Amino acid sequence: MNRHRIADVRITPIAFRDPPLLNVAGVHQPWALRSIIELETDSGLVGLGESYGEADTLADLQRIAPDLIGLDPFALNELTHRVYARTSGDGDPAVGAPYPPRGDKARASALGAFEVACWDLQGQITGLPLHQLLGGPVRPDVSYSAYLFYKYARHHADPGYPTDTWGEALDPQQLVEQARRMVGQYGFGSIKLKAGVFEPELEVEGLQALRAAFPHHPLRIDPNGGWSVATTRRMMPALARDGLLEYLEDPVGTLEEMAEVATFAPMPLATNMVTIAFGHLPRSVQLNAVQVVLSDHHYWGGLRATQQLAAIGRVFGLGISMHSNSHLGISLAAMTHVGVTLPNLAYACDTHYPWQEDEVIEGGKLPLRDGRLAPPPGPGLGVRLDRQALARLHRHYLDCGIRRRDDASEMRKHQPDFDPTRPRF
Ligand code: GKR
Ligand code: MG
Repeated sequence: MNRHRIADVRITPIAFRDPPLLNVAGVHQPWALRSIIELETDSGLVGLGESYGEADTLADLQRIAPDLIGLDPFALNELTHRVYARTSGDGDPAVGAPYPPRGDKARASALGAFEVACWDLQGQITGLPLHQLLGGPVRPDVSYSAYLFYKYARHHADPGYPTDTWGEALDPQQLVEQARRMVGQYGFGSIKLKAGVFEPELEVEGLQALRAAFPHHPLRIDPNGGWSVATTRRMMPALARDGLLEYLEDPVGTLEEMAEVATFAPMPLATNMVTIAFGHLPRSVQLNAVQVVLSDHHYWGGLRATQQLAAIGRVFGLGISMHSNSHLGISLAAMTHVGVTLPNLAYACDTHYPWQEDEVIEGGKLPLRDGRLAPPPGPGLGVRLDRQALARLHRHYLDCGIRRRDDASEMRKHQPDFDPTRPRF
C-alpha cells in the first residue's frame, strides 16, 4: 500500500440556525457554532472531522494544524504526541499516551477532532468503512433518543423575529406535542427531557405527562446540575414512582453530590458533567457517584478513546450512553460508526440532530428511521463535504458575530434578571 501523508489542514468555522431551546444556563442563541476539519493528503484524499466552533477550540486547532503536515494518517499515537505538544494540560506528552490522565477537555477535544479525520482517511485509503477499522460492528445500527427541550416560539422578545416550525413548549401539554412530532417523524423509542429550567415539580409533571402519552418509552431527565441535593431528595419519590426513569442525568453539579444522591436514588445516575475524562474515573468509581457515563468522542479524545471508555465501563460495571451538543452530519456519522462497535452501549444515544435544519454534507440530512441510524455506507465516515453548503455556513459564521456560546446573555434578552448560578433550584 502506498504511503499517504497529510499535506494540508483546513479548519473552517461555521454557524447554523439553532432554535431557542431552554436549559439551566439560559437559552440557545440563534446560531450554533461548529468547526469543520479537513485533512488533505499528498494523494488528494480529504478526511473530515467536526468539532466545537468556539474561539478557544479554533485557536487550539489552528495552533496544532502546521504540525500535522507530513503525518501518516495511520499514526494515531504520533498524532496524540503532536496534539499534546501544542496544548497545555496534565497529560503525559510521551508518544503513545492515549489520553490525559486527569481531566483536560480542551486537549482531548483537539485530539478527537483530528483523530476522526485521520480515521476517515484510513477508511478511504483501505476502502473500508470506519466501523470495520474499529473492529467491526456488534449491531447493525445505533438507537438514538428523542431529545426534548422546553423552548420559546422565537428568538429574542422581538415579535418580528422569525419563528421555527416547532413552536413554543413551556408546559406539559406542549411538551407532549413536541414529543409526538419528534417520535412520529423519527420513530424514537426513548425520550430525554432537558430540565433545570422550571421548578422541578413542573418538570416532573412534564415527565408524568410524557409517561401517560408514551407508556412504553424509557424516559430520562437531565437538569444539568441545576438542582441541590436537598431538591433532588425532595423530588425522588416522584421520580422513582413506578420506575418512571431509566436513568437520572446530572441532577446535581459535583461528583461528591452525585455520590450523595446515589445513596438514595433507586435508579442509575448518568453524567456528562462530573465524569468527563479518564482521570475522573477512579474517584467516580470509588464513590459510586455515577452508574452510566455518557461517552462523547468530541471531548473524550476520539473514537479509540470512546472504545477505551466503554471497555473500562465493562470492567467496573458502568453503563455507557452517548452525549450530544448541537451538531451536523459529520459528527453523527462518527458517533454512529463508533456506536455500532461498542458492546455495552445499552442505552439510546442523545442527539440534537432533529433540531438542526442545516447540513454540511452532500445529500442533506442523514436518515434517522425507527429512531436508528446505520453507519453511512462507503469507505471511512461515508459522508462527503458539500462545498457550497460549507461556504454558506461559513458566511453565516462571519456574519452572525457570535464567537462563543453564551446561553445566559441570550436569556437576558427575554428575562433581564436571569441568573444562571447553580444550583438554581
Ligand atoms: O444543548 O442545551 C443544550 C444541552 O444542555 C447541552 O449543552 C448539554 O451539553 O446536551 C447536553 C447534556 O446532556 O448535558
Ligand atoms: Mg447531560
